[in-house]
Amino acid sequence: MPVDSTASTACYTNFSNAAACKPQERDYQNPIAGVWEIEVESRRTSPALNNPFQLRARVQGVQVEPSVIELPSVSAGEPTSANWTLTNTFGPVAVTGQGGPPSSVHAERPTIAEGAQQEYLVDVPEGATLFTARIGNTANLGADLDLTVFRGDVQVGQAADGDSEEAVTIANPPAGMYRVVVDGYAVDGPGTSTAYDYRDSFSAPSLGTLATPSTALALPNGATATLTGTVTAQSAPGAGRELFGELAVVTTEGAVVGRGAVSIGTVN
Ligand SMILES: [Ca+2]
Ligand SMILES: [Ca+2]
Repeated sequence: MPVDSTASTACYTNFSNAAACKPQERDYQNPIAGVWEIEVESRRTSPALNNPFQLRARVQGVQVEPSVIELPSVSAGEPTSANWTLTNTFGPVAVTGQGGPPSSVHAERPTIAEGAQQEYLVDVPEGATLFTARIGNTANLGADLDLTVFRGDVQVGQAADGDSEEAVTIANPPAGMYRVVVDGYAVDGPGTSTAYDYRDSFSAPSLGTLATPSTALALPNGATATLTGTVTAQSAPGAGRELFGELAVVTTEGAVVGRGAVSIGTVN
């Protein structure tokens, strides 16, 4: 099964948009174990008669510990350091940490009856970079729940196919009150219900930052290093919400080879 498009319009040097797909380099996160076959194709419109090339494939991965750093209590505006231990379990890499604004998260595991609707209100602030609502992991594996997101009265997103794993993601969402509606479309007949995981989140620079040094750490196979990030929360999240910072460990070529997180309890 190809993991990329094999269309004759996609991803060729001197032809397609390299910003949309890099013809000379690709990376695949969390690759399925097994034998991968790499096919290099010279497009018929190649401007060069001869196209010598070299092919290099690398298997990379960095273990990040702890996976979640718990900060039970921080002071608003005050930086707190967060240390991760990186262990390179695969081929040599040079990596940096990539942080960004934290997310304000509300998560719970409610129960919904067939035919019922449950609503969640999320007040998304000015300048938010991402809004996500997600449901799934139903106790009844055959249940079909659906997800619809409104801003005011306007529907701005929906995920409603035949299962219960549904997510809506909105980049740069305009500020406003968002209403997430979970629809118990089908469980196991009238009168039945199921528990499910619910999670909504938004990221915004006004919540704070997770900053990381820009100097790359060189990690040969088996090497360990400490990555020290700085977490600054600017304000307490609303009631029922918590702040969550996400760290990506990125190679100098741009591939994500590990992930970590910071969970912030209270902001004083
Ligand atoms: Ca569904
Ligand atoms: Ca689905």
